[in-house]
Amino acid sequence: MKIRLIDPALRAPGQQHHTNKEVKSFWFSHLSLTMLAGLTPEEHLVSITDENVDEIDFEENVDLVGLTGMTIHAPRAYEIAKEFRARGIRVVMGGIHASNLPREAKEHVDSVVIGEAEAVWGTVLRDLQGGALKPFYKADALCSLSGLPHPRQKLLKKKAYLTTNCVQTTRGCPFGCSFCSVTEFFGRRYRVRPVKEVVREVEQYAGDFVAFVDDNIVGNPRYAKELFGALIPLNIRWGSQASLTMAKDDELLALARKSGCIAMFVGIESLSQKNLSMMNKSFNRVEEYSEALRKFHDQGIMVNASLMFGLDDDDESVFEKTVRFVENNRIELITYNILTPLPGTKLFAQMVKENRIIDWDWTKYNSGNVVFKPRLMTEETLQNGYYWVAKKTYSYRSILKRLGFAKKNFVSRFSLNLGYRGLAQQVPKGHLSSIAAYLGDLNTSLPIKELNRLIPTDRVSSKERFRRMVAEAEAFLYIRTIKNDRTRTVTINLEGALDTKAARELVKRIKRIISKGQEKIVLDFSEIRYFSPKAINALFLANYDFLMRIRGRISFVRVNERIVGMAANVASFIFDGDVISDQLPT
Ligand code: B12
Ligand code: SF4
Repeated sequence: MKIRLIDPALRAPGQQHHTNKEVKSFWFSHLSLTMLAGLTPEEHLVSITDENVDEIDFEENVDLVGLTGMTIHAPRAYEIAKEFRARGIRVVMGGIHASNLPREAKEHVDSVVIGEAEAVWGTVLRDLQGGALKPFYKADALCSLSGLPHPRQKLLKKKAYLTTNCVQTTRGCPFGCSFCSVTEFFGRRYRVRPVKEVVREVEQYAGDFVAFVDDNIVGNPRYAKELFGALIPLNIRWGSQASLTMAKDDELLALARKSGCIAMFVGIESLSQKNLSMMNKSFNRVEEYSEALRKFHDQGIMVNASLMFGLDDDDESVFEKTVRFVENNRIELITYNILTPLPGTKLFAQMVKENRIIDWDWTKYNSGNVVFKPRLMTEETLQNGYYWVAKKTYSYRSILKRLGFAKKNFVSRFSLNLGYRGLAQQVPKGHLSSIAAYLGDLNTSLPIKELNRLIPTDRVSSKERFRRMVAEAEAFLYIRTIKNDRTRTVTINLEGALDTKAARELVKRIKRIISKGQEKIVLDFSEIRYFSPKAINALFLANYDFLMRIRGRISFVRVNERIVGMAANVASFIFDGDVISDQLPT
């Protein structure tokens, strides 16, 4: 049979799609169709069209069209299918989107292959030849990665991409981040290819650059070490994707570098531990980021960091904060994403359940559009912030700050940044509200000076306990601010202790955000464990006029309870429980 395999491009009005020049400067091919070609028995004549770099010949006479596609490509894939089917040509679709939504895909094609093709592709072709093509095919189990054919990369236009030297060494991931399709599709059981077979495949690219298109090449560190060791003699330079956990293993990092690793795409995703925990990615520890990034850099490995916006703990301050983070940590390249609930992920199921999906146009599921209702931002704020952060990060000033003039590899890294800058320039000009920068400043910890004046706000039963608590009191006021764009409220959570100086500083900051036009402020005292009595004065009495003026715009949570608790402790401390009584003397 004559088989035409097609990789559809993102062709949708208003959506950014890569020009041939952009594909050539920073895109590598993916293996879906070249792998499928490798799995196709030799009796068939297979060819591939990647619409990202080539035109489709809709007049071609073929016996079968095979379509692949991510979610963003699905609508275009269905258009292509329609054209060929109108001429009576059978169309089969596989790949990540069709596998996740097979019924949707089946409405547009003759047959859908769900999951990996290795075990079923031969049957599909035989059934078609026998006139008995079934609507769905699905392998009973995930395939073994031993003895896989080499993908037929020669069927691609080599010169159209940054590289077609793409090799997969593992499938799946031991982790299960809720936004990611990989574990659901390829399984949590991390499968590895025999090192010898990988080496044989890589040998054809010896001396050149290789892209290992794994999702997490260090999912099994023991295997990764064996593999990296075996790559050393091949003298390649390579890049791949890895979880940040890689930085915990010095030997692994050193071996990666020794075997030619020059760049790693790393999922940092969020600077909020709360977000990470919500996305089932607690293995990323925010407090360890700087150290982990330094370790990659010490080995000369460039980091392309993935960062996401729109998670439930993200307010408008996330954008400023992120720019500061990537600059301070000198991250060479950054891929920003708007959180996107891709079909088949846990995130998608959760968003559907919570009725938060607002746009079902798959062409917008490229991580550059807001397709769901964020919790603390409006859709517009999130979209604007994403545009703002992209432009800011790829401004010349920021690029130079991140790369540092004197660094090795400056030229290649700078030109990669120019490529990303080109993409950032295509998006509209974003803006942040005038309050966004101040929000970031508000998230801080202020030192407490009046340590010997602190009084617990929880009732204490004995003088001894009182003294112990005061001795153990935290020396900081922690301020954590969340702006809820939807309710137009800034909530300021206070934690720790509050003394005069901290109270004055707090009031100064509140006045600043009020002057920026913020409408509603909530001051939450729930976690205030100590007050110095003078702090009450500095906070409330000294600002009586100001507080009266903004009365309708400011509210306090659990402040009474905290002050009453403190006062009660003062009373029992001073009067020792003997002198005061609830009863008048008779
Ligand atoms: C390399 C890669 C890229 C590369 C190259 C992609 C390209 N040229 O299109 C780059 C880095 C550029 C990239 C970009 C993006 N990617 Co990407 N990428 C991958 C990655 C890691 C490997 C792809 C690959 O080669 N796989 C190996 C092959 C063998 O596996 P496969 O494609 O699944 O194919 C098998 C089966 O599905 C089946 N099959 C596939 N097609 C067909 C067709 C037929 C007819 C049949 C019968 C069977 C069949 O047979 C194959 C063998 O079993 C995958 C994850 C993964 N492990 O697949 C993510 C992945 C495909 N990417 C993903 C995403 C989201 C993106 C981006 C949207 C991210 C972004 N924020 O921009 C962009 C989109 C770019 C674009 N416009 O196309 C998601 C897709 C999820 C989804 N539902 O859409 C994935 C699954 C990763 C994830 N974390 O979830 N990506
Ligand atoms: S670590 Fe990466 S590949 Fe693994 S589940 Fe998380 S996002 Fe997906």
